[in-house]
Amino acid sequence: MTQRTLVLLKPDTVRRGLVGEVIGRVERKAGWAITALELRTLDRETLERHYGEHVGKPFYEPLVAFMSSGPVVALVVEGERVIEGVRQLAGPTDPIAAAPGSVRGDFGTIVRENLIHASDSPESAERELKIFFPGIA
Ligand code: RTP
Ligand code: MG
Repeated sequence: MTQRTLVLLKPDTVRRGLVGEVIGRVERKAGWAITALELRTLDRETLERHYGEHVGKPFYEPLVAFMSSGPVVALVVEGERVIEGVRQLAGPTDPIAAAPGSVRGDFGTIVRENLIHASDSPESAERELKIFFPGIA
């Protein structure tokens, strides 16, 4: 089942020089392909659309401040079961709970600064791809 997903390498990944490390893990998965890639700094409006489900939660404002604190790398990844696959590669939200071997488990400690976003369902992927890459969605 070929799918498309939206991946964001968060500002901590860019600041720490881990972009190549994380993209390398995606590239090495059999049959997956990066079909779009852009470095960009996100504004509040874009983040409100992207993280709409979290507006009003206690962590929302710190999340927006973090996510707009520097550039992110936005990618479209296509391939076999890629939506579930990148979520697995990322690991759970809390990096301390994430297993070593996952991106968050290998490189993170703080829940907010957890390195990577990946769409969590086909519906989320469709919605998020339209926000970040309207030309291809
Ligand atoms: P994401 O949407 O970024 O891929 O992460 P996720 O699905 O694993 O987690 P989600 O629940 O959607 O939360 C979105 C992002 O908000 C930050 N967060 N901080 N309690 C907290 O301080 C808290 N909870 C969540 C994280 O950056 C999380 O990835
Ligand atoms: Mg999420």
